[in-house]
Amino acid sequence: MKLFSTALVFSALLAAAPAFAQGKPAAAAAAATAGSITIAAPWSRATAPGAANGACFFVATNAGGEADRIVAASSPVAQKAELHTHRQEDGVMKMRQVEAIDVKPGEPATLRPGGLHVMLMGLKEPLKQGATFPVTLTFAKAGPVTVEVTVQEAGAMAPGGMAHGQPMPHQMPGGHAPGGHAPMGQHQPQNPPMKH
Ligand SMILES: [Cu+2]
Repeated sequence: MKLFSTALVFSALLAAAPAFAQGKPAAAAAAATAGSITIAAPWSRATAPGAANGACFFVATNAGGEADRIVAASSPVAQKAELHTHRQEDGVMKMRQVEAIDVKPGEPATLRPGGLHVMLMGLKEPLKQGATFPVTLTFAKAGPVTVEVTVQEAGAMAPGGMAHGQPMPHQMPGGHAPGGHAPMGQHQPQNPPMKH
């Protein structure tokens, strides 16, 4: 399975060179591990100047024997980070905060546009394509793990190098097409344009 082999390659690279290449435009997203948890291909999308919010995505796999879950997130680029999903409500796809994101053995959690994501709320500056920034994910059991997120172009649907041939499983009922990320201002009272 492609995602697993990618994660393994990234783990091997990290083991050989534990230092993150911070502040350098990264062609390929880095991965990070905490215990039996691997976070592969963390990525985000460039945001327009003045955009209030961004989002980040990744694939979390669990090579251990016990279920774990992401219970919190934070990043220095945003005032706060929340765990979100999209839900179909009254025929409209809306973002909703979730308490946790399960990462169970054999069931990778795939965060992607139109589905689960880490919402970066109150961006301190725009996310620029090619830049990287840290996001810390806190697991209930594995504890905190910081990943270096690579910013892809605005509207990107996948991390760089994985856009072609990557299956995009439908987790949402109601015919939400990949790429059909409807404008969503529901949880933004001040109503700036939503760019993720
Ligand atoms: Cu959101």
